[in-house]
Parts: sequence; C-alpha cells; structure tokens
Amino acid sequence: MAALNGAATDMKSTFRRVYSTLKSELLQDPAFDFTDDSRQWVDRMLEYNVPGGKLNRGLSVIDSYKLLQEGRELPEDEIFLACALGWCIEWFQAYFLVLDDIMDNSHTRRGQPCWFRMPEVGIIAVNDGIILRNHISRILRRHFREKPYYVDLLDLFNEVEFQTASGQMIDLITTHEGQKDLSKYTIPVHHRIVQYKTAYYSFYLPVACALLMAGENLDKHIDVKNILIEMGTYFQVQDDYLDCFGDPEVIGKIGTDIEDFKCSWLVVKALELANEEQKKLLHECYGKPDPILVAKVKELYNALNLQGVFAEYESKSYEKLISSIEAHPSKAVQAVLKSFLEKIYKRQK
Ligand code: DMA
Ligand code: MG
Ligand code: MG
Ligand code: MG
Repeated sequence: MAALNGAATDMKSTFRRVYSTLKSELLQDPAFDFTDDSRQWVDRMLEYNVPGGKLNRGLSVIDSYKLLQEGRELPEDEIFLACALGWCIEWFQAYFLVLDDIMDNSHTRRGQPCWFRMPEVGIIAVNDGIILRNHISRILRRHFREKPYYVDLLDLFNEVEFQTASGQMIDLITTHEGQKDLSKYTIPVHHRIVQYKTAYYSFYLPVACALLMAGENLDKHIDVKNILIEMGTYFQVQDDYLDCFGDPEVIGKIGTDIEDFKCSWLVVKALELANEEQKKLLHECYGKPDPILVAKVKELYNALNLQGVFAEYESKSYEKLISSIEAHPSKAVQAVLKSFLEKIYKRQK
C-alpha cells in the first residue's frame, strides 16, 4: 500500500485511500460467491451512500487517536486501523441514513436523490441498509479480530446501534401516537429523542473507538461520554434548525420536518413562545403535506424570531460545553473534545 503517513499527504486523502482498500476487500469477500451483477450492485451502492458526506465522524477517530497519543509519530498500521474504524462509522451512518430517508419520506441527501428514490432501487434499499450494517462486522473481523480490544469494539458498535435504532423508534412513534397532538412536544421529549438517535453514534462512537484503540477502558470515561452526548444534542438542534432555515444547496437535503410532524427543536420552541392564536395556527398547519400550510408554519417561526432564539441557544451551548471541557483533568482529552466542537460550531451544513 502507498505510504500512509508522509508530511505532505493530508489526512483526508489518506482516509479516502483506506476507503478504496476496504471497498475492494468487501467486493472480494470470500464468504460470498459474487457474480458480476452482484459485485456491481454493491460497488454502486457503496459509492452512492458511503463516501459522499462531510466525513466529520470518520475523520474524528483518527484526529482523536492522534491527540490521545500526544505527538507520538504514528506507525502506518495504526493510521490504517484508525481510518478503518472511522470508515466503520461512516458505514454505520450510511446504513441509518438509507433507512431514515425511507421512513422520513425524504427526497434528497448529499445533493442527490435519496437511494430508495432511484428507480432501479426502491425497496431494495432496505436490504442494502442491512448489507451496509453487515459490512461493518466484516471490516472489524478482518482487521481487528486479533486485537485485545476486539470484543469491546463489537460490543460498542452493537450498543450504539441499539441506542440509535431506539432513538429512531421514538422519533417515529411520537409523530403518530394518538391524534396529532402537539402538546406532548417538550424539551425533555426532544432531548431524549436526539440523545438516542444522534448523539451516541455521531459523537460518542468516534471518540470511544479512539479510546479503545489507545487501550483505554470505556467504563473510566463516563465524563467524556456525558460531554459528547451534550455536544451531540447541540448538533441535532442545529440539524433541526437547518432543516427549516438552511440552504438546501449547502446542506444537500430538502427539509421535511414540518410535513412529517417531527418533534423538532423549532416546533418545541415555537410552542413555548406562541400566544393562543399562534398556537392555534400551529395546531392547524403543522404536520400536513400542503406547501401553503408549511409556508404558514415558517412564517410563524419568523414572527417568533426563532433564528434569534437559535443564535442565543448556539452561543450558550458553546460556552457551556467549553467550560465542561475545561474542567476535564486530561489536556489530551480536552484537546480531543475541543477539536470536535470546533468542527461543528456555527456549521452551515
Ligand atoms: C437522523 O435524524 C438520525 C439518524 C439516526 C439518521 P434526521 O431524520 O433529522 O436526519 P436528517 O435530517 O439527516 O434526515
Ligand atoms: Mg429521521
Ligand atoms: Mg431524516
Ligand atoms: Mg433532520
């Protein structure tokens, strides 16, 4: 394999090269007798769904691992393994997004039609999601089976998968429990949904992977986990905000939260701030596919200055996170957490 480390190579291109290696290994997997058609299907499905995102989660594994090693020059095999773990998280994300887009009835993702919207794909996307999940186990088995932390890695991915699927479940069932009832949408309900559906896999998982590679026991890092969960919550509030106020050209997806009657941070805040008349309008217009009603909800969000309320939330969350991070005893851990926070603060996509 080409050199993974040299000073001139930036981490992202190294990371991308590891993707190509992992993909070709999966396309040669001896446990399955590929035909040309099946190999092409998997190849295309991976290209479409795995490498096209921001890669923040994946790159965070290697960034975190480096910071935990405090300046030690990393050998190539360790760089490769940290990248492989990063890709496992990108595969995990692809798995959940392929299925999330079906369940949320979404149209676009990363600037292209959602995978299930491709005419030749349709409901096959469900099985592709399952294949993506299984690829994670294949990658881990191939590259980590002999490592002392292999069992912990498997356990970590299983636990986080359960948490994420449970978060998706509560996200979905709150939208059609009983008659559409907005009064159950409160900050604690929102917090619980986003903690499970987003924070564990997007924030805790990358750092936990790096900690395991560094030989750490995850039970000793509950404080780190708690900070990462808070960061993940802030990240999903941004996602909810961008669903309505983001530029689809920049975020690569068209929002559907209002139509889908989602327990979004925006509707929770709107309910907190609305007068009786405005509440009535929300009850009438929220969760309906009619674009005129969706526009009315957005108008109300503007009238309630939710952009300003969000800006305030954003800077408060940032300050709170920074002070929790600075209270941590380890400088290396502080650096890991700060680098993660800087990647997402005031993000537009
Ligand atoms: C997504 O929540 C959560 C997972 C586990 C994919 P979401 O539906 O708000 O995400 P998006 O806005 O990207 O569809
Ligand atoms: Mg969703
Ligand atoms: Mg969605
Ligand atoms: Mg969203």
